[in-house]
Amino acid sequence: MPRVLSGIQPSGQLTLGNYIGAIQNFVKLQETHECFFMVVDLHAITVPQEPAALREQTESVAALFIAAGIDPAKASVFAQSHVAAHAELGWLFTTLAYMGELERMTQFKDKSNGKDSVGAGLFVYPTLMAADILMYNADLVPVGDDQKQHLELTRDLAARFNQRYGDMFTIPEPYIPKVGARIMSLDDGTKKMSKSNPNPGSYIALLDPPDVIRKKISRATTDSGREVQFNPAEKPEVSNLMSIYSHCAGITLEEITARYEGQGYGAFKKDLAEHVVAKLEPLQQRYAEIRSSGEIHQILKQGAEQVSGIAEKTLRDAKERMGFLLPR
Ligand code: AQP
Repeated sequence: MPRVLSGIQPSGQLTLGNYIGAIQNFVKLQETHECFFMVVDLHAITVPQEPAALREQTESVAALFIAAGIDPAKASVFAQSHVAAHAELGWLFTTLAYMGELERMTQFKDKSNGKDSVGAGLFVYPTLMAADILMYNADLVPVGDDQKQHLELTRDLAARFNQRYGDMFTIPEPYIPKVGARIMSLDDGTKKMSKSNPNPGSYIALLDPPDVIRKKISRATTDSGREVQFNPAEKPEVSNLMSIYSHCAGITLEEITARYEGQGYGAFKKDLAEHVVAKLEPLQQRYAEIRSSGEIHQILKQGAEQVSGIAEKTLRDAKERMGFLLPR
């Protein structure tokens, strides 16, 4: 079976953007692919994290994977820091990358913009991501649109390694959804929805209670018009709300436009909130059950055990090819 790998940072509460852009595809792909889904805690610390919050969020992200429908009997679910080879292979790829290519990464530019001091980890974030993916020779990487550039760098680093040291790594392909690859912030249609945004009103968290979801959607920015029309260039906020609607209600953008013709934004937003609430309700219930059962620790332990043999072998092979003297 072809392999799939993806990860999500425990850097805040997962949002509807993470779900639509990434997790829903994880659930589909586990039926047809050998899947590896990670909580990428080593990536999360590229920006400061409060230790207790990091622990809680790591457990929460893993539980949300399961609540969303990832089945640990079909996919390996694990924490990145539980498989030590990730950090080591990450270092090997850091030495293969050039400053210029890392400086061009838009995520680095966005996250370092306006900051006096920027952590070196944020700069080398993409080389650790390359290691994560190449470790398991993933064929496909389901991600949102924002991660496309990092994936291109991963492909370049794999090709560079293969050219210098002999063919070893599969060149992975991105798997990006056609609708919802970039869910935008509720308060600014030009910025993507992000779990680390300091304004909680900018995102819908998967665990937001129904009334919070209703309030956030009713306050979401729109424009001075009245037409519920999909036009991301001229109506970015309304178009974004339509994408969310389409995903949660399972109807097309054209059907949404027809349904709200001549009604303005009020009715549209009200219905949208109910569709989001209904979509998240079963996930939230399942999440509560998983958290109270405490089973997540066992799932993560089992996941790490399943993958560590592959990871150690990849690391050993890469080191051997690069000329490291391996312990005998
Ligand atoms: N707004 C989004 N729309 C669609 N997909 C999205 N993803 C993130 N935001 C959106 C996808 O979710 C996956 C997990 O991402 P991540 O946690 O590794 O980091 P990120 O891409 O930087 O996501 P966030 O939510 O913006 O996290 P913070 O705020 O911590 O940086 C990825 O597949 C991503 O494409």
